[in-house]
Formats: sequence, C-alpha cells, structure tokens
Amino acid sequence: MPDDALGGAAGLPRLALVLPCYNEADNLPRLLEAYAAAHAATGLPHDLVLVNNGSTDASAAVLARELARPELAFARAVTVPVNQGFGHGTFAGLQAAAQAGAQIVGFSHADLQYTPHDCLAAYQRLLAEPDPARVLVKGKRAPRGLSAGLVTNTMAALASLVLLMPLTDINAQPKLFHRSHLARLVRPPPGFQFDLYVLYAARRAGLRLLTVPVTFGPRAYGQSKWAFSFLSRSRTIWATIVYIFQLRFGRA
Ligand SMILES: Nc1nc2c(ncn2[C@@H]2O[C@H](COP(=O)(O)OP(=O)(O)O)[C@@H](O)[C@H]2O)c(=O)[nH]1
Ligand SMILES: [Mg+2]
Repeated sequence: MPDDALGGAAGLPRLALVLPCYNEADNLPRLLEAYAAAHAATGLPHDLVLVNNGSTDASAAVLARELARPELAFARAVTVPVNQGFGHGTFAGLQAAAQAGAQIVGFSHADLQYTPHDCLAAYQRLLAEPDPARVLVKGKRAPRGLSAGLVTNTMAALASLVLLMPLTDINAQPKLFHRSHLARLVRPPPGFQFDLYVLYAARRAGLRLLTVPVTFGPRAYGQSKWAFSFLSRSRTIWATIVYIFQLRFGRA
C-alpha cells in the first residue's frame, strides 16, 4: 500500500524526519539502508530529509547516487551550500519539510549513533497522543560513559535551574513535534544550542515533553564533529552555558 494511502486511510499525520549531515559521506550508505529497511518494515507514512549541511567531503555525490534508488523514494536531499552550524542546517531542513506538507516534523543525527527504529518508535509515541500538537517527543540516552554522562547531566541541571523548567539530556535525539511548533522558533541559534532552544520554546508554549529511551551506539565512521578534542568540546560547552543565560535574560 502506498504511504499516502496508508496515511489517508488511517488518518495518520505524516512525519518528515530531518537528518542534517556534515561530512558524513562514509556513514550515508549504511544510514540510508537502515532507514529504508525500517521504512519498509513499519509502513508508516514517513519521509526523510537529508540536509547536506555545507559538507566538504563526497556527501553530495553519495547522496545523489543513493537517493536515486527506488527503495529510497521516501527520502530527498536539501542543500545548504555553506556550513553555518547544526542548528542552521536543521532548521532549513525542518522548514523544507513543513513546506512539503509534513504535519509532524523532527530531527536526529546522521552518523547512525541513533537507530531508525528508535526514531520511528518516537513517532509512534507521538501518534498515541490525542493531540500531537500539544507535545514534543524527545529521546533520552541510556546510561552513558562517566565523563559524557557528567557533562550531559550538568548542562541539563544548569539549564533547568536557570530557565526554571525541568530538562533532561538536552542534546539527545530524536526530537519530534507538530509543524505548528516551527512558528515558535523565531530566533533559532545556528549551532548545537538549537536543541535547547527547541525544548525551551516548547516548554514556554506549555507543550508536554515526552521522553522515550534511545540507545546511543558508537560512531561507525569518523569522529564526533564537536567533541573531537578537549578544546573543541570546551568551546561548545562554554557556548552553551553562555546561551543558557542569554535565553534567561532575553538576549538570545
Ligand atoms: N558539528 C556539526 N555537526 C553537524 C552539522 N550539521 C549536521 N551535523 C551532524 O550532527 C551530528 C553531530 O553528531 P556528532 O558530531 O557525532 O556529535 P555527538 O554525537 O554529540 O558526539 C552528526 O550527525 C553531524 O553530521 C554542523 O554544522 N556541525
Ligand atoms: Mg554523533
């Protein structure tokens, strides 16, 4: 049964999941294969939007080659010519998804550390809600390494305290919500603070945050794009601390 028919017949609001990719050429074939398998297995009305976020590796050629395969007809690419950060690329993908008619939009990472199964389970969790426009579904990573877990929990505690709202595992993927939430994202930050902004805007609007457990595996290829050295990691953490206070005092 074609997805449209399934979506129409069952009345399910269609999902477009945005995967911003920054120099993930080595991960893309396996990533797309995994999503194609999950798509075929569930039959859910679900599209993929691959954002080539200003990659300087072979991502453009790999995407063009892979997306020509018929089993990937539910996936398409959006190109951001010059990289301006995770938030910038993700927001561009979310807007393109909404413009193409998706009622539910969301995002996750493109390095296969999150499984398609977990992302689609988050979608099903959202579908179980009587009013999907009043919730945001987010992942929460299973127990993590000591150091990564400490950073995650400290940042969540700081953000919760300063912004006066309970937040956990802020940068865990995926995040899924009704397209109407996009109208609240009036000043999306260009970098990794985008995740916090999306959650903050949701809480401010009175949405319920629903948490689903996700597994967070190791990267198949390449290295983390922000935590590859002590300096790069410290920079992102510091930028996030500054951003938390900017949000609190209306400067963001
Ligand atoms: N650093 C960075 N990552 C991006 C950007 N756009 C998309 N991404 C993707 O965001 C994800 C970040 O994951 P990763 O670097 O592994 O960070 P970690 O999983 O938090 O350690 C990857 O899938 C990247 O391809 C960008 O502009 N900068
Ligand atoms: Mg990663």
